Amino acid sequence: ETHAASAPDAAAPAAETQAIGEDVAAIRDLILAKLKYSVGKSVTAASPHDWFVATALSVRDKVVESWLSSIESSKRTGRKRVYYLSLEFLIGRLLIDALTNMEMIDETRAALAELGVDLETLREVEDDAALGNGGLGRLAACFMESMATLSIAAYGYGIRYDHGLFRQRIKNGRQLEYPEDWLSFGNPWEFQRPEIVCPIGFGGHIDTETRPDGELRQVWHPGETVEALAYDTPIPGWRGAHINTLRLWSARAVDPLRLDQFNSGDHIGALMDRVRAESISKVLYPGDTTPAGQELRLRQEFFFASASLQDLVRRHISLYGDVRTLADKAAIQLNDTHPAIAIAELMHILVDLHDIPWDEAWAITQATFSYTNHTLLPEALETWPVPLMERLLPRHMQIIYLINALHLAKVSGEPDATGHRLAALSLIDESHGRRVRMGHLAFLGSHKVNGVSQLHSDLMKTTVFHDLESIAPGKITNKTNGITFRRWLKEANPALTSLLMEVVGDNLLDNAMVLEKVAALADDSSFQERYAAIRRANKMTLARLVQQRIGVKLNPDALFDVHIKRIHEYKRQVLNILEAVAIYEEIRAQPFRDWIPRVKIFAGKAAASYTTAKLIIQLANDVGKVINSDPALRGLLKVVFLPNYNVSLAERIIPAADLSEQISTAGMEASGTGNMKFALNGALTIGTLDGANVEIMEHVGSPNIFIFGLTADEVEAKRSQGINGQDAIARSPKLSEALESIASGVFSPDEPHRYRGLVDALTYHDFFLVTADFDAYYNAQRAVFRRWRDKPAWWRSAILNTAHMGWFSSDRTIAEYAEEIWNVPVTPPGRK
Ligand code: KOT
Repeated sequence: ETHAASAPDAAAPAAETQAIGEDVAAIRDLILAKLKYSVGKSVTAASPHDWFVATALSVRDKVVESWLSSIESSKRTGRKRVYYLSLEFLIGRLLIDALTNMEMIDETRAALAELGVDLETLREVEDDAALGNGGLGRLAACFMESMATLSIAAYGYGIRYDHGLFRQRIKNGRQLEYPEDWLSFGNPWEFQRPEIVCPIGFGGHIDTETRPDGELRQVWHPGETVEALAYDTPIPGWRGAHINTLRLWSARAVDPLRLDQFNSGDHIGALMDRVRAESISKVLYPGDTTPAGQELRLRQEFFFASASLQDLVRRHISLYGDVRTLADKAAIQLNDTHPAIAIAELMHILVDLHDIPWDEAWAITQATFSYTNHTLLPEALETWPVPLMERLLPRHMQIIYLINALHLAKVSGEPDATGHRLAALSLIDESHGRRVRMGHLAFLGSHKVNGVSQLHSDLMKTTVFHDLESIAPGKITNKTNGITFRRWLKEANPALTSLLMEVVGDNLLDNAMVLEKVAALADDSSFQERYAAIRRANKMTLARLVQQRIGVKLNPDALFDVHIKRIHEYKRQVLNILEAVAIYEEIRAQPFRDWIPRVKIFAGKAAASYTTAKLIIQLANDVGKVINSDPALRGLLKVVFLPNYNVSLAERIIPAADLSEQISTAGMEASGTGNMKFALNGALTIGTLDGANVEIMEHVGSPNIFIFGLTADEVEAKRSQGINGQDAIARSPKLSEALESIASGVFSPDEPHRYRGLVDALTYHDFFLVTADFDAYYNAQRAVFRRWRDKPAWWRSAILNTAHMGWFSSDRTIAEYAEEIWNVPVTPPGRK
């Protein structure tokens, strides 16, 4: 138990022991004071949640102390600020994170123990802040932590959704969505800023006025105004050296109610404006790579982009007096195109409100903005219908037209300026109604554009941004994603972290590259034993959780084969399920061969409107139900689907994984970041050459990863020859059998044809090339088994994964952004 390690031990020097004792007593007293005076409860009446709030408020005091100094020092030194604009921040829980980064966790655990309270219990009662769908939002959260760790003066800007990502329940194998309600018990981490309110306009009309100097000026008179109200959450970096602000905007009506209407008896009508205004920050859109093409989504995007721009321009002017120096003192990063309307908004602010000449305004805009692309999937590339833009944001639509006219005028002089090329370069897509291409707007308005893995950045240049790249060579750069090791190593896997620190020293979380030292121990049998024992303990913990949540008993000595992420056809959960079905049939045919006990663990949410993804969830559940209850298997194979996947569940599952499934169709997963979390914690990867898997292979070494399947080039070539799966199925008896049993209702006896459509799609229209990759995947799984049988070889590979993953720290990623895109200095953490 880690708790024991924190208790003063006999060998420690007396002075240090005493200091820790005093710290513990002070923390205990502070928690008691918070419980009494801030929560308003006595020790005898306090619930675990009350203790959680009291503990959060006590660590928050320390955080605020540092936070105010960070803000002061950034002001005093006139530091350039980084603004990270993101529609999603998938933060998860904050208690353990704050205690870890403030280096108070052991003392706080001991203080609570003196009060008879278990910190682990408090950890579990905190609601996840689930203000994101998946990888894009989680990346924003890791980046916020690393920017603070590197003492970059940064602000995250986003929306304070009343309801984050839906809660998933599984009923009869099917996904049901329920509203999430993370604020229902209050949020101890945030500070409302009632004095920071920005008006956000929509609709209306534009007047042309003559300025005193005779120039013309466009004046936008919105038809509707809502207010954006700021809520700030401090984000501590590692060792608490620097603390940044996450500022989330909440929408509210200008008038809380229409009193006249209310008094005349129309109680509901009196609240209509308020409901309409507040709906903007009501709920997170659950589309992960399939954007909801709805007006409310555009209103959300403009709402937070405009509030953030108003706020940062106001700050700049109050500090420096002149908006024209903005690009010297501010770098704005667009997390995908969701905030790209900010480019038109900054032009509106500079040109219309500050009378800056267009060309100068455009230069400031380009120098300030940069844009990260997170997907090449065509259905996820945002475009907005021109009529909708004209109605909702008439002035911004004019500005976009002008940007486009000047841009096209520049390129139309070139010799290769065919109609075809101009159509491809235009901000307006004319191919299916007129639509504004937000990716093009983000590209043109930025000085740098980046992809999130080397392969993805390369593909950007040959696919969606091919034409734009040709007029701005060098604008596209790569910034391979990373993850914060504070959360994904220390907080998720404290036992492994302690073991690693014994080897590399206690600066592991300051400089992740020291992990390389662990490689020397890869073959050391006593180190292997300790490493394996930690995994075993993590698997026991997960097995208990699985038993509690879904009542399935897992064998902790089985190979835990884990596939957790959003459910999407391109991520190919179906390929994994097909292998489970194939093995199921083999075991039934020869029950007494030397099978390797294995548990397949699935978790993930499907967008509520994505029918096929929901059917895949049902298939995983149906297959699990039959397999888990078949006595002929004697427990050799289990298939479980854990409901309601979120950040805190990932923190439990990843440290218990032996095998990490990263099996997307090559060319389709921009990067992946779960892949990095698993490899760092020592799971071996079975994966395609897609996204950051390629770079993970380069770092951990190809003998220590199981790569299979078509490459991105081969996928392209294969698709151009057609995507019929019949040949691949005919060539593979195992695949044919598995498909046949699914199609015939072996796993859905209550509705035998439930999966006919799914199997037909794989057979005749296999866009994601599941059938083409099946045999390669099956064989890679057999190679995994051979390694598993050779335990020293398995643990050697696992240890080498951990040892070589230091480069995937988001500290490295952020240091690259800072140097190559933002032009801001970084200060690495370390003991002061
Ligand atoms: C969603 C809608 C529109 C555009 C992009 C997305 C998107 C992309 N949401 N999540 N992603 C993921 O971003 C991660 C962080 O870069 C990547 O690791 C992952 O491959 C993307 O799928």
